[in-house]
Amino acid sequence: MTSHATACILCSRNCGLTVEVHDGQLTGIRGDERNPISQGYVCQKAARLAYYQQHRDRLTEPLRREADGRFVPVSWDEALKDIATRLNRLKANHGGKSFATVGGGGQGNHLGGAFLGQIRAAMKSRYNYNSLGQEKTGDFWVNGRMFGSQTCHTAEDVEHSDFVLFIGCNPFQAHGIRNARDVLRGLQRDSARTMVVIDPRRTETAKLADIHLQLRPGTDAFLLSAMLSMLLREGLHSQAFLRAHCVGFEMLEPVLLNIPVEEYVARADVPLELVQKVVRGFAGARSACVRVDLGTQHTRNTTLNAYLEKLLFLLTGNFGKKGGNNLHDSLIPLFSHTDEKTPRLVRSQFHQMMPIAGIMPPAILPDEILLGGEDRIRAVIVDSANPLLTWPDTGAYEEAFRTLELLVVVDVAMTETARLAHYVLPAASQLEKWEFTGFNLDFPKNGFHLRKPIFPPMGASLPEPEIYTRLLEAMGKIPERFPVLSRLARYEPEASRKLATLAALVALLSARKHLAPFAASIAYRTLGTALPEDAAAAGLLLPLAIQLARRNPNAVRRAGHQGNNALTLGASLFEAILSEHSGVVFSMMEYEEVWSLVKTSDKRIQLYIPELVEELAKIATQRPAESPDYPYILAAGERRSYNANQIYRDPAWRKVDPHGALRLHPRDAARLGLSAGDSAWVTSKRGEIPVVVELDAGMREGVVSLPHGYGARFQGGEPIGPELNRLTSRDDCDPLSRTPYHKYVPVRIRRWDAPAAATAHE
Ligand SMILES: Nc1nc2c(c(=O)[nH]1)N[C@H]1C(S)=C(S)[C@@H](COP(=O)(O)OP(=O)(O)OC[C@H]3O[C@@H](n4cnc5c(=O)[nH]c(N)nc54)[C@H](O)[C@@H]3O)O[C@H]1N2
Ligand SMILES: Nc1nc2c(c(=O)[nH]1)N[C@H]1C(S)=C(S)[C@@H](COP(=O)(O)OP(=O)(O)OC[C@H]3O[C@@H](n4cnc5c(=O)[nH]c(N)nc54)[C@H](O)[C@@H]3O)O[C@H]1N2
Ligand code: SF4
Ligand SMILES: [Mo]
Repeated sequence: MTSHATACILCSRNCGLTVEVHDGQLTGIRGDERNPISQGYVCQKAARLAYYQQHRDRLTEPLRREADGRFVPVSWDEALKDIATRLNRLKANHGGKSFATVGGGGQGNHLGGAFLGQIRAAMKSRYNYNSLGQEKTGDFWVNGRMFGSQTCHTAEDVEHSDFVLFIGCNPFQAHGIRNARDVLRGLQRDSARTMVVIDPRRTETAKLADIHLQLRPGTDAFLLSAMLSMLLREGLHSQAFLRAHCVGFEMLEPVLLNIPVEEYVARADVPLELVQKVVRGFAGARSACVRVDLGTQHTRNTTLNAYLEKLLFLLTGNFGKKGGNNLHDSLIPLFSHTDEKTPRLVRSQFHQMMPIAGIMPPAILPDEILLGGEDRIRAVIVDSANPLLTWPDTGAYEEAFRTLELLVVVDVAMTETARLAHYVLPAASQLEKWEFTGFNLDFPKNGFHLRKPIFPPMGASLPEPEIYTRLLEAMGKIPERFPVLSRLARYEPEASRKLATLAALVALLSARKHLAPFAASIAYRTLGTALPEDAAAAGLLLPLAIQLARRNPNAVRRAGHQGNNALTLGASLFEAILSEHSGVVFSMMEYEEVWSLVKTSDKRIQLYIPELVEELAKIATQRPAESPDYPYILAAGERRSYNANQIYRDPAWRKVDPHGALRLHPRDAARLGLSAGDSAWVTSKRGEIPVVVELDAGMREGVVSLPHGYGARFQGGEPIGPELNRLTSRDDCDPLSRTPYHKYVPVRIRRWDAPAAATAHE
């Protein structure tokens, strides 16, 4: 039996784990106390990781789909050569606009994403479709306007806050904050601290809260703007903070004062006195912060919600201080800044949609493939994503992906998306390769965890860095040999070997600029071979560590790393990353230093965003979307005890909720003639799926909920649990960011034996 340090790959927290391996099988899985961020914490989902590592849908060899639809095994060389030839031909005939990548990193695997980006560069394509574009890009766009760059990402210091406002998130189940259950219980136990939840469901988190505002779904923009108005009317805003750090308040103030407070609170259907209490509590607390997630991002007015939420902590001066909201630094840049005004901005061909933070929104991809005419997207590589199940409008995705000239899926498992592919390429699992995530999202203490492989790659599967480097070589984009660099990587005195190779690499890339976009693969083949334990894929971390040390040397030193200049400090951080198998702290900041992360030229926060002030005016005429045909609002995608995106495929991993039940209020169930355990149909304007019913008195009447993460066809069988995105439409999305309204899907419900309505609205 052997014991290893690694991380859980099921949510963005990536808690540190200690695992035992016996006879090639995962046996014991525990929280790793030595992980400097999670410090031993885990939730129940991590214990089931053996169901990710080994199951009957794992891929073990490259597969090609034949004309008759069968998949046949092919060699790596044969597969990559054919894919390379077809990609090169496509680029020659139709240019970069004909190609897109999809995915490129899930909750756990981001190392390969850096290598996939190179294929986009080789194709001269700007089309990076990623799941962040169906949840977080509205938020990123607002950050760009307020803080000067879409890479300015906000963190919330829940652990040190006296007053925490959770809006549309359920950290007890979904986490998203460090050691969520411990932190929530800490808040609950301390009578001097206050916890408020704004959510249409009485969630596990709401049950621990001091105040729960059980609002009507889709009305966050009404409630939040009313709260901001109350704040100003009562003079509870921090004038000193606004004067010192913000611009645009004088234009915003009259807009907010004009909000019809009572009417808007009534639309949200929550008690006015309670809202008043929350506003006063938030503004009066020594420190307060706001945490949001999909409840505001997958509902109506997504981007506007992100703006209003940020105004709450900014107008009260809860920024740049302990217990407030802050920005954070990152070692791995997860996304970039897209300048909307640049003349070189590449929009999508059909919708003319701009990227946000370098990301295109999943809601538009089917149209870009089906309706783009001569300029359509013709080839797609999917990596670490299963868009057939997870992106809006499954029907549209099926239709679009079937018309592609080339679809390649790189995954550990035979997924619903893979079944439509021309080539399916087997990736080594996250326990079989060097891996990390870029979810280094904390402030003031931020950590990073490079994980070592625990198992050899299954069958002929390969890590993504190897797959994409071979593909670049087959496309003729990089030479297969770099004799000078490779010699340096081997023969220099060991102590200076890495930096000498890096210096030669930088010199090579500045002399041969056409190779610069392929730095990750070239570093992998050269600098990487200077690293111990086959850690070649981690080579790209050395320049990133040096960049961080240059940007923020004091924070890196405070985290315990040493060096006189950026080079030696970065190198020492890199050595720590390589040798500390339980993860490292890479940045320890002071709260006031948050201003160094603000990217506006005058370091002031811009409060007035004209487009969103216009959106705010428009909601005055917004009406609820329920109708006699579709009288219920479905929240399509709840996080529960046993769902974890589509990472687990074998249904045996779940201890409860095998069907992914439809939750509804007992009175709604009675109205529909339904009891617990009954089967029913849920119908939207887009589709219909079968469900099993569960009663939940914590639901708001008129609102029903289905879990995310079900619907997989394990071993090619029938879907297990709801195929949620057969109900969602790519048209129902935010006008600015195009993030979908998954938590606001009007539906009707009928018993399984009731006749379908005669009217056809589909
Ligand atoms: N167990 C588990 N954990 C996960 C995941 C998983 O699949 N399973 N997935 C991970 C991922 S990718 C993400 S993005 C996060 C998401 O994490 P969360 O966003 O916290 O999780 P959800 O349950 O999707 O939604 C949060 C809440 O939004 C509420 N809500 C619905 N409609 C509205 C509304 O109109 N207004 C407001 N204010 N609230 C509303 C729901 O009732 C729900 O309680 O979870 C991560 N963690
Ligand atoms: N209706 C509705 N739809 C939703 C949501 C919702 O709430 N409601 N939630 C949305 C959200 S927030 C998100 S983040 C997305 C998530 O959806 P996706 O972005 O599609 O990601 P995952 O479900 O995590 O899919 C991970 C895929 O990666 C594969 N994989 C695992 N490890 C590796 C690896 O090492 N290498 C490779 N190449 N592949 C690997 C898995 O087998 C799986 O097929 O779903 C979204 N879809
Ligand atoms: S699912 Fe998330 S919170 Fe639970 S153990 Fe894994 S990383 Fe930690
Ligand atoms: Mo997500």
